[in-house]
Amino acid sequence: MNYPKLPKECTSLLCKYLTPQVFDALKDKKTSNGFTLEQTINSGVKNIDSGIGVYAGDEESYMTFSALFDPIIKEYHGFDTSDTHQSNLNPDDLNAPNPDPKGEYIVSTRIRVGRNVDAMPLGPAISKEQRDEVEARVVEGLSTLKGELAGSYTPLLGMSKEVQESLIKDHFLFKEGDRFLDAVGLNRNWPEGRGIYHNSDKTFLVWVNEEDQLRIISMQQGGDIKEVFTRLVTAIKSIESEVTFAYNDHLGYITSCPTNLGTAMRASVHIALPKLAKDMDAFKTITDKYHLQIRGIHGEHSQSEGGVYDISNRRRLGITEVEAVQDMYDGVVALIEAEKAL
Ligand code: ADP
Ligand code: IOM
Repeated sequence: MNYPKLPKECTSLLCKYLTPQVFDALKDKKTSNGFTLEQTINSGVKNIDSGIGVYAGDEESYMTFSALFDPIIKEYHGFDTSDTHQSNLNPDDLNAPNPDPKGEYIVSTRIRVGRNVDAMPLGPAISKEQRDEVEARVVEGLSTLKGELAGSYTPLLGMSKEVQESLIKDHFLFKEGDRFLDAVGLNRNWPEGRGIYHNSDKTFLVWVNEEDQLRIISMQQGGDIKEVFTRLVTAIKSIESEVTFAYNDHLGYITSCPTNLGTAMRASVHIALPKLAKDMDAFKTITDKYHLQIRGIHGEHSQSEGGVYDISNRRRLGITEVEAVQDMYDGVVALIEAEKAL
């Protein structure tokens, strides 16, 4: 493989950090699962509008290709190679009374974590047999959940297009054919091995074998962020007693995209900010101050509709889960104040 042509207008962290020197140092390396530099960078090379553009095939990728991953991790999370990761899943430590009790701004709240099964390759390097084994082990673990978390698993294989599309439209299910995931091999053997578990109210959901092997999700209408967090913590602990997840003291939970390392947590609200959105500079000044990311309402790489945005914590590594949610909460309070003042 030759050094890829990366156009000047490319703003991804891949384009920033894949210098010819880094490329030369890494181009012949491979992890023990056979994951190469070419696979690591292919998503960002094929999709120059990527935010990041790199994926890991396994935990070892973060070491083997550290000359590329470390500066990306440092810039995205503000996390150094000498730092260690800490976890705090105690809802009592979260200071988050509903910032919008009258329901004027916040449409819904969702908090998710990514998880991957210990000692398995990550999705970009997994074989079909291993992926199917992950699905079977996870579904077995989920079948033990009780009370509010009890639900059922539906594989994507055999799901009608109608049901699939309506779950996607209502924000419950992952999209199909994502080009960023496609380029790193995350869509191989689609739809086999993929599926969704949820309770009857769809306030607790688990995606199986999408970007990560599990996305554990708690969501509901309105702005009761603490209730959403508390449900998620109960779920994480219950699932963790059945399935062991990939974790290390430096990088926290291991995920296929470096943006998700650490807590692997994205806490978001869908929030109507039509006035503030008319002045994107003012909007971004607030989101930058509170380390927030702005997405559209159909997930990553989508657009806003009707002045409604997906606002979430940007950092996930080197801060605890409570701090990740607190980032989002404090920022949302500031955004609501700014919208009210206009
Ligand atoms: P992820 O959060 O897993 O990184 P996406 O950004 O692609 O992935 O979002 C996945 C889905 O979750 C999308 O349908 C998105 O609209 C939905 N979603 C995200 N945040 C919220 C929210 N606060 N309320 C309702 N749906 C949400
Ligand atoms: N997490 C991943 N889907 N994303 C950061 C892709 C990208 O834009 O590089």
